[in-house]
Amino acid sequence: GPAAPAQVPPLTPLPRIVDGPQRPMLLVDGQPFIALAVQAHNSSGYPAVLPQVWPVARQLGANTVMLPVGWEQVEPVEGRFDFGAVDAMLAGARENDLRLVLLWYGTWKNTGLSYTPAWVKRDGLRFPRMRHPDGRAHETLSPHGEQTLAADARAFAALMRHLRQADPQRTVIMVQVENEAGSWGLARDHSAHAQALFADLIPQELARALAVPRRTWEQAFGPRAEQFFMSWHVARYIEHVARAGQAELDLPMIANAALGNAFTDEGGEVGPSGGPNWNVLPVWRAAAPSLGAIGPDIYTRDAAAVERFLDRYAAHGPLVVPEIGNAAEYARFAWSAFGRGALLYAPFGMDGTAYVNYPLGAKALDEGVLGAFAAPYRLLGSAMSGWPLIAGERPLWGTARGNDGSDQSTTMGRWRLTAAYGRWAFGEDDWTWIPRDPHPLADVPTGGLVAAQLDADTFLVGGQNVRLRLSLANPAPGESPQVIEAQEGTFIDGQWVMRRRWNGDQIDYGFSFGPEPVWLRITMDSYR
Ligand code: N0T
Repeated sequence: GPAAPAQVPPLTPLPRIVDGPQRPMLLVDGQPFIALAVQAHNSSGYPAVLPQVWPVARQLGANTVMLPVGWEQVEPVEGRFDFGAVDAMLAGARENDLRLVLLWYGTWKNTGLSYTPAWVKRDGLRFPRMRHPDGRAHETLSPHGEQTLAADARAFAALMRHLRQADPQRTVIMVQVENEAGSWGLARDHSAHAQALFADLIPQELARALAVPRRTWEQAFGPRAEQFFMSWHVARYIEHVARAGQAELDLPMIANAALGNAFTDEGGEVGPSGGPNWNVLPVWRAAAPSLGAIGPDIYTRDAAAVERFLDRYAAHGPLVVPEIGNAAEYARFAWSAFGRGALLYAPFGMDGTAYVNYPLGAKALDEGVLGAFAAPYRLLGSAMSGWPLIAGERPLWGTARGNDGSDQSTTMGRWRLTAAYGRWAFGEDDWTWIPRDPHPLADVPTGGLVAAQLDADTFLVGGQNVRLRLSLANPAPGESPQVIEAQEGTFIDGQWVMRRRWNGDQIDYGFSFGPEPVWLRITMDSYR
């Protein structure tokens, strides 16, 4: 027959972050999506090394890889761009059925300028460093350097322009602008220009956003004035870079934070000055409205601190966790994060290059480590047509074993949910006269769950190494809870499909999730 008329294939819709009834959702290919991500090491974004990245991502069941793109890599000579490495990332990700989050290492990489091209590093006149009060240079580039900003934004825009033509399939779903911005060891620039800005009134926009009177930085923010000042200017700079990129290709963009103290900012432990530590999120949100999300880089092994960080960043949502240590004990916080509606979670340093960043992460990527991270990804990955939509629409709870292993609970509607760890499944609280050995996981930092309240009395729960009990939060006199049914199953094309019912021993002493995570859909009621 006659050849069909040539047709332009419809473009895949751009990934974007949208509001859901309960919390934001990430749409990829127009569908709710969560990034079960891994982040590669800092020097792994090269064609020769990428073959060592993909297998680890596959082994973990990740759907997304976060890969660095260094400014020095794409603009080694000023004005001459080379995106060969980016093309290799796109091709490799597609071959391996993975999406990408690119990390733009420009002006700030862990605050330093090490990823800027040599022509930036060598030209302190065009690209000024921050100054100490005595005039000495600090390593970090000044956020007030107008030419630095122009050059960074131009390179970033070129990257995004390249993606516009090289990535019609939207393999890249998100871009991180800079990495752990701010400065260590010096709260702000003391150049003459910066001094003048610091002596001036705070910007009108900031005053309005924080609902504070428009006074000088010191009057407005007292002991936090330098940190807030630096935060405003770093975030403004990143806003400018992000916007230059979005003008070429409008992808969701994020920033990440090296963190201070989870519980307080009183002692001044706030991470690098100017970075998006939790205590300056309102400043960052006002200064950088083009960022879709700001996330914590979590390297504390104190579970209470981890949960506090997650709460703090979720409160200024959408929650993303661009980095978390890759030691096995961090794997359980995937439950805590996705149970707060996280759109992305990424253990850092997951590739086959054999570099280890212990004490932050694991001593080695052995079977135990990979298995720990693969487990929650296997469960969540199996429910891509169910969980991401539910997470945007329903009340959620997510929790992981605390450092002391004690029980945890929350209330959802008339139900009290209690998670317990390192406990035998059969009658532990009821048949106490039967002697028993301690559970092998009694002291192991593993276990957690996500729970969504589908309707008043129905819960979708996914978990591992945890026991869940459902009780009435405020029972009427004589009222008792009962399980109507508990289905183990999964989502296929958005529909819940039962595999089996849990009953008898499997529910009489709570719902015990073992080492292999499963989904349970539990319908409760009460009787009297
Ligand atoms: C992270 C990573 C990488 C407890 C460290 C963590 C990554 C960057 N920085 O391997 O360099 O690119 O974002 C900073 C941790 C600060 C010390 C925490 C002490």
